[in-house]
Amino acid sequence: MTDGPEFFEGVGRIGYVGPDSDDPLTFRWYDAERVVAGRRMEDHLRMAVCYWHSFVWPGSDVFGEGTLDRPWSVPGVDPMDAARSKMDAAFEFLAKLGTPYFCFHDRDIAPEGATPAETAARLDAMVELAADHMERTGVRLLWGTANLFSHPRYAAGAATSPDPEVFAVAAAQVCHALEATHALGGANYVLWGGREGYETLLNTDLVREEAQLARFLNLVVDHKHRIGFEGTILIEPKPAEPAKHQYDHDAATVVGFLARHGLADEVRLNLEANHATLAGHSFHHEVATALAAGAFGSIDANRGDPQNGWDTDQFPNSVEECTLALYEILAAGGFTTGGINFDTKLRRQSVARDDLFHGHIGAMDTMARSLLAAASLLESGELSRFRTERYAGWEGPLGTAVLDGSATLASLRDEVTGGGLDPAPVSGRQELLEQVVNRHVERAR
Ligand code: XUL
Ligand code: CO
Repeated sequence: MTDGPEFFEGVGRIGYVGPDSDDPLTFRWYDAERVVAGRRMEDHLRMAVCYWHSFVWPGSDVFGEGTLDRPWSVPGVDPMDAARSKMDAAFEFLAKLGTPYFCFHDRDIAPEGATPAETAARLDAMVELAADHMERTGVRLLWGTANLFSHPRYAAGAATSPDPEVFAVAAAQVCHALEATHALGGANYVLWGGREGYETLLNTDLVREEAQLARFLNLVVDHKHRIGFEGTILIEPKPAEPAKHQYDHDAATVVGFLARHGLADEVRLNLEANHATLAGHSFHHEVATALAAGAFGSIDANRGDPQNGWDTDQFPNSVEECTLALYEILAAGGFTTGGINFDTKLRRQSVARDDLFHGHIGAMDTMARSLLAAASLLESGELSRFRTERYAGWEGPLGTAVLDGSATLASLRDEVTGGGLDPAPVSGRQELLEQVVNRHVERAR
């Protein structure tokens, strides 16, 4: 800890006790050192705390002001003093919780100044301070990003603004945020485009906006190489909110966009569970789709509320859901530069300081338990054997002829009318497979 007073007084370092622990300020499943499927749990999950919801968002909503305890952001405090106190609290939390990583937006750690030069100097000062905290605590940076959505200048978009001057300001901001991420040894850099979309098509030129977005991303990729940043550039899809329609709608849409603009080898995806459900998909679907396209990068773990149609960013607590996502990730070899960022926030009524620990401990235990279940499912080979057998016909002469192009529509017609084929219905066994998953979820220890 730093020398100043503790913000999270009365909470010490959170330790692993085990599944029988009744103490809510202990881990029941997350045991950083435990080796699962050949890797330490900490190295598999690469979990991160997000700065914005945990230390910046005041607990306001569209109907009411902030409810959360943010003593650094009271009126009259110098904004840089506030940024330093906030950072002390953030690193105290990270060190006590024991997550290996954090994630931030430029504006989360450093307030915008009166001029671009003052804004840049403030960010540089806070990056230096963050480097000291990271050195002291051993916490690393999973990813950095730029806030291209809060300032009124971005109301009509950043890269997709009708005004090229706004594009230039956004480019300058990302240039600096990428360099800050690089300076802090970040493993990835994320772009989430909440304002890259439209409110009405009546005033929107879709052709131009797509071209602008592609140009912007190419500039980011160029700069990454210019400065020698070795992390991964990630796009985070979301279908809507705050814009009525966002161009990075879902994994499949972004994969198509990257392919159209020659960016498929350079950019991967950061998939958020609540964004998947907003797009009408399961999180499992989004992860599997990105993996199938070779575009998977990282995840923002959270959950929505099934009765709400917006992004509630709650802490994940379904072992079954997270098991399915982690199963796909493990089957593909696990995370490389990516990891699990908790893009999660407290409810407005959760105003006690230790509530942030309860949210994160529950989320980390959910992920740890899901990892055990996913590893057990993978090791058993039950799902993969079933999938392989289900498609076995495609390895035979007919399937091979179709796939290698030797069969034509007419040759297939001749074969069918010749009477040699008589496909019989085969059970898809969904209920059986659901019970296979449940068995591993129940038994994994
Ligand atoms: C918004 C969201 C962002 C990104 C980073 O829904 O998920 O916080 O993760 O800009
Ligand atoms: Co997110």
